[in-house]
Amino acid sequence: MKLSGALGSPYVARVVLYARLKGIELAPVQPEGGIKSSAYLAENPLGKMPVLELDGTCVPESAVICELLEDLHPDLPGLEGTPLERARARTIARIFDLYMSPQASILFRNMNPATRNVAAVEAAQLAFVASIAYLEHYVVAAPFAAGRTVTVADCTLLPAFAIFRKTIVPLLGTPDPSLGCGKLPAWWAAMTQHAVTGPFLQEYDVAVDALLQSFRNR
Ligand SMILES: N[C@@H](CCC(=O)N[C@@H](CS)C(=O)NCC(=O)O)C(=O)O
Repeated sequence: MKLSGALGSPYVARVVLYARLKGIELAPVQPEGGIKSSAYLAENPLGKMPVLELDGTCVPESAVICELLEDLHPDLPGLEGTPLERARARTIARIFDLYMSPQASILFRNMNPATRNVAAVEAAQLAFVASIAYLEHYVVAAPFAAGRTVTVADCTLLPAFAIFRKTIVPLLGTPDPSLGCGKLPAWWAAMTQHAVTGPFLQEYDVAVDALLQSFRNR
């Protein structure tokens, strides 16, 4: 099993953290030639990271890879929960993917003031705030996103919020979903104290700094 990508990507990090909760260490490797090389695109025409290669098949999309890991290792502990908790976890991850992530992508692309599309940023900020409200509705923070156990919801939100705190929040004034007095900030606090997600967050912060530095050096 080989995971391609850089840990600094929140999508790669989602998979690495999910695997770690199940006791599997997946160290991502940068694809030779990058994710736009013809060799990589031949296996993954989406041209994005992560991709998981298993028995000669390349599986894209971080949410799908997490489901594959679950199918492969339902016996490994770390992600149990009631069916309704698991449905809530999938809902939270899907809200992130469908409503928050697209807005964050627009904001990431407009961090440079010299090339910024102000109208696009304003529209994305509004939609981003709406997506925070959607998450705030579904997250239970009891203490984890979907209930009593860490799930794919936590693995999805943790790296994403961590990278927001280092990019669009300071550079664009985007509201920080981990701050304030709602359920999301309470959930964030629980994440920083958990035996697996707390140390992972520190590791991830270092990986994000390295990724951002590599962008600056381009
Ligand atoms: N929906 C995808 C998103 C993956 C994604 O956008 N990855 C970024 C890195 S953070 C990427 O590879 N971007 C390159 C590009 O879009 O050209 C997933 O969940 O795996």
